[in-house]
Amino acid sequence: MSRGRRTKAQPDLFGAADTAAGRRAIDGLRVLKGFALSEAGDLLAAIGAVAEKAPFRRMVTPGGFRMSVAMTNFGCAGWVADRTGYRYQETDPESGRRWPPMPRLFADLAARAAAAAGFTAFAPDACLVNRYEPGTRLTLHQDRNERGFDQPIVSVSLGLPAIFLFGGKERSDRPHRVPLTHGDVVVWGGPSRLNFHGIAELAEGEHPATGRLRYNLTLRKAL
Ligand code: MD3
Ligand code: FE
Repeated sequence: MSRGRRTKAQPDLFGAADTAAGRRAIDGLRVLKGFALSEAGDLLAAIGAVAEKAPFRRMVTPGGFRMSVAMTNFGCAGWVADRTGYRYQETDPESGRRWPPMPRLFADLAARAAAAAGFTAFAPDACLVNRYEPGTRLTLHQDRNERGFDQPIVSVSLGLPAIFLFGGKERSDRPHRVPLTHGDVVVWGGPSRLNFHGIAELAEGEHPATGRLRYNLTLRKAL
C-alpha cells in the first residue's frame, strides 16, 4: 500500500498541527481543515437516521467504568466495549441485528480524504460514531482492535469544537493539543497509527448545526 507523502511541500493540507515543532512529533497526521464542510448537513442527516436503528449508548469498559461519550456504528463491523473486552463485531449487542450499512457518502468522503493525504484505495468497513456533550471526554488510549495497522484511519468532526490530544508511543508522553472544528477531517496513518490519543473535556457551547453536541465519525478498515 502507499504511505503518506512527506509533508513539507503541502502546507495547505495542515491546520493547527503544522507547527515547526509539531511536524516531527506529529508525523503521520494530516489535518484537512473544512474538508467535509459542504457535506456536513448530509452527514448529520445520516447520523440521525442511524440513531433510530442503532441508538447511541454509553458502553461499559472491561474495568467497569461507563464511558461518558455515547457511541453507535455504521458498516459491516462495529466497535463495542463490555465487561469482557473491546472488539469489532458484525451485530449490535443491544438488538442482535447487523449495524446499519455504511452510507456511500461516508465511504466516498473517507476515500477522498485518505487520497488527499497520500493513501490510495482506502475502503473502510467500519464507522464508529462518537457523540460528545459538554463535560464529556475520551481519555488517552490506543486503537488496537483493528485486524491490521497498515490502513489509515479517517476522522470527521461535526458540531462543537474539541481539542484532540495527540500523544506518543507511551501513555506518559505529554500530548500535543490539536483544535478540531466542524467539518475538519483528519487522516492518521503510518508511524502514528498506534500513538496514544484522546479528546479533552468538551467545553460548554452551542453549534448551529448540532446544538450542544459534537459528533466524530471514525472510518476504519477493521476486518
Ligand atoms: C490517532 N476518537 O474513537 S478521532 C476513537 O474525536 C477516537 O472521537 C476521537 O479516538 C474522537 O477511538 C479521535 C481520531 C483518531 C482516531 C484514531 C487514531 C486519531 C487517532 C488512532 C491513532 C492515532
Ligand atoms: Fe481512538
